[in-house]
Amino acid sequence: RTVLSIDIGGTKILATLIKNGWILREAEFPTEPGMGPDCWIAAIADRVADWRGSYGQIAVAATGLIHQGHWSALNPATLAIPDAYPLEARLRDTFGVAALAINDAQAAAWGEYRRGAGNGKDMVFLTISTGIGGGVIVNGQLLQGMAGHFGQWRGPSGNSHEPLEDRVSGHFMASEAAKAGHAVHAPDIFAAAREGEAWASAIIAASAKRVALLCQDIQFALDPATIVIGGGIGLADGFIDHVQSELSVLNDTLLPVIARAKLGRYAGVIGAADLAITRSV
Ligand code: BMX
Repeated sequence: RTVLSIDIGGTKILATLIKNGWILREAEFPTEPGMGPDCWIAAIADRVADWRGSYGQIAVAATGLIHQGHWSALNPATLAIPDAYPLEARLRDTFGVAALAINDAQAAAWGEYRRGAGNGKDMVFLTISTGIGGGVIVNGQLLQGMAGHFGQWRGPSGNSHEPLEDRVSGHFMASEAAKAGHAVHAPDIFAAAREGEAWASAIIAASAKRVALLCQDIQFALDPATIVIGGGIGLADGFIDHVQSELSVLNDTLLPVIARAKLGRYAGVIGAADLAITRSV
């Protein structure tokens, strides 16, 4: 019943040992973007070497597209993954136990649905992070494959074929800050906004406005009971408040119900572990 559950994101890797939704152990370290999957797996194996023997299976929630156990990047700017990398097979070989791989945001959606802000009702989860990911629960089922990849949407209001996340997420914020003469990452932008820096508040507002429009589109497409927002940027100071205030011009019939993710950075590992257990019973 104990699962070695790992979240491989565009910026960091979170390794955990989970039993019945409880985190028994954890370790976090950066995802070295240039290294590639063999090295990321080797780094994980190294970090959790002394957990060996205490888990019966491994679950990985990974940024990117997972198709039949194979892993590819949709947006190499979030993380450059070679096409169709045999992730589940390599995990089985490395850790010697049954392996499940699933997209990170879909796993987080399932985690929030089962043990977080979803309250057991159909929901859409959005993570605003290095990229933008998402997951959809309909009639109690998690949609897999490309479903929920809201960061990949190319709305007609975009001025090119670039995915929406390139105009919203952590990468976008850092590049806007650089244009304003500040070589900083997303957390520093939130800190600067708290200190009253106008350039920083403007970047956050631009991103939050696009997330608000995305929530409206999702409501029209799927009409979920709740849209749960998570991710390092989604959960940062005031971001959800910004989104809510952008939406407040709508009348009640059209207004999406927005909720804050409850599992924070653990949503992906909790969801992936739950799916692995469910699959193996
Ligand atoms: C990108 C895409 C999604 C992922 C999302 C959030 C890649 C490598 N990733 O849209 O699969 O769910 O980013 O990922 O194409 P995160 O790393 O920002 O959490």
